Amino acid sequence: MHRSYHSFDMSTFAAQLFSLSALLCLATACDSEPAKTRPPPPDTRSTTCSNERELGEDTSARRGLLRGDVSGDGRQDEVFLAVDEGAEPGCRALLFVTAQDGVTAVSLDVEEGDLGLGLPAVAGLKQIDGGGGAEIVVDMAAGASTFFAGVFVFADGSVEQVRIDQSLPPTENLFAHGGGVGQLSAADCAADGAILISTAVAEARRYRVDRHTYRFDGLRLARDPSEDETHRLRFGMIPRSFPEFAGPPFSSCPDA
Ligand SMILES: [Ca+2]
Repeated sequence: MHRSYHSFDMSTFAAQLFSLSALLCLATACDSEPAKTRPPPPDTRSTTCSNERELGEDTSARRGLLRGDVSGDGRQDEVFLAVDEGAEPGCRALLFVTAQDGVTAVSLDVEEGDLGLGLPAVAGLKQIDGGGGAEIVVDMAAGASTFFAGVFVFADGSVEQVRIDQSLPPTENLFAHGGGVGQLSAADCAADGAILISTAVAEARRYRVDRHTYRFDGLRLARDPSEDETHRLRFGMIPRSFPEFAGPPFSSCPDA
């Protein structure tokens, strides 16, 4: 009887002790509880990717770093890519811009095979749309010998890709450049703020060169069919006659 009473007494005491410590925890915020007085840092993500902040800070994930004025305020900004091949599709490659107002990112739509080829890669900073800061040229995909570049504009604190009217997947909104003896592709600035998108395709004895002129309408490039040109000439004459074929894409555009 005594033993039983003693045992009961001990368990009651233990229960009371537990309740007391639980009450103390609630009143003073135990160390297992996060401090509620400090607000969490604001969600400054600019993509829907949960790895954005981590990728932006992980210098080992970076591919290249370029400096130039992309925001148009006259100061040097930083542009870099960060790659996380293990992330979910759509979040494997992010393009970051560090400007006066902070860090902004955009996720790049890249194929797994291109990630293995070292793409995407920042190809350069050029004044392409004729105003504000420089645009960011990013090689996004590769074919047998042709590369496909996206052009990104930093405006109003975010980075957005230039869209090309009537371009279709899988190279939608991408500028083809390079190639081989069968076909060459090129993109460059032309007079009066226009953009040239050109191809040279082998025919029986000559190459057929098609030059299409596009003009900016906001972030969209709209084709002006009235300025379409078609020429036929020998392969060696192509870069001499049409400078867009003579170098990397957007070579004639002003530097950042
Ligand atoms: Ca610009």
